[in-house]
Amino acid sequence: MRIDIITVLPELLEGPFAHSILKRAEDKGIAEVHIHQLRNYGVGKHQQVDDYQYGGGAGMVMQCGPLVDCIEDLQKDREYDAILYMTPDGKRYDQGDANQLSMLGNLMIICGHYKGIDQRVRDHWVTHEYSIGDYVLSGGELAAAVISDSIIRLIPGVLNDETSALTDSFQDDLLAPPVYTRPEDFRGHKVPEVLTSGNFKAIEAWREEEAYKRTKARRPDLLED
Ligand code: 6GU
Repeated sequence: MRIDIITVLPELLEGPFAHSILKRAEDKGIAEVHIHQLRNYGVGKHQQVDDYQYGGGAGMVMQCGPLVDCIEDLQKDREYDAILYMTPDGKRYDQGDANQLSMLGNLMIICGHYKGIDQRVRDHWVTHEYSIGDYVLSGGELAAAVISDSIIRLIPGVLNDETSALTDSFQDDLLAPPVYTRPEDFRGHKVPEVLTSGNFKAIEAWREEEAYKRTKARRPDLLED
């Protein structure tokens, strides 16, 4: 898997990819993430990438020229299976999207800023538009880091214990059950007895029940279908 991210703020993305699971995936050669400074494709002395919007109104819009030059530069070297645009008006991103994207080879992600990008880039170059929730971020960078993490951790070989991605919240439309580790008694708060019983059937039944109870209490919408 290769992910190319186009941004005017590469600094914002360097941290997340330099650490944790993403770093391990890169070290193992399973995934690579390349960050591209859009300003290198900017216009004029100030390498401008945005301009006023037609029709008036506050806020700048990212121009077609620099974005398409950058996209086409990348496309010279390989074919992309998807070109993602991160935007609050995109489809609400979920685990199903992560599962599907994790099976692709080359992904490009465009991070928007200001009022967003010119609609013509969305109409003719972008293939998927995602939002990571109903709130507004200053730019698409943090959203791009979020979805890259969710995708890369699903690629076989990235996680040490491969079954752990299968038991995540949402993989079966249920939230994950509570988990505990040592000590068995912390300041009088005890671990549920069944977990230390050694009865694996009972443990499995308890986890299913707790996952269901938690989902019903916190996310009843997940149980609807
Ligand atoms: Cl993808 N971008 C921005 N700017 N804000 C968001 C978002 C994306 N998803 C939720 N809020």
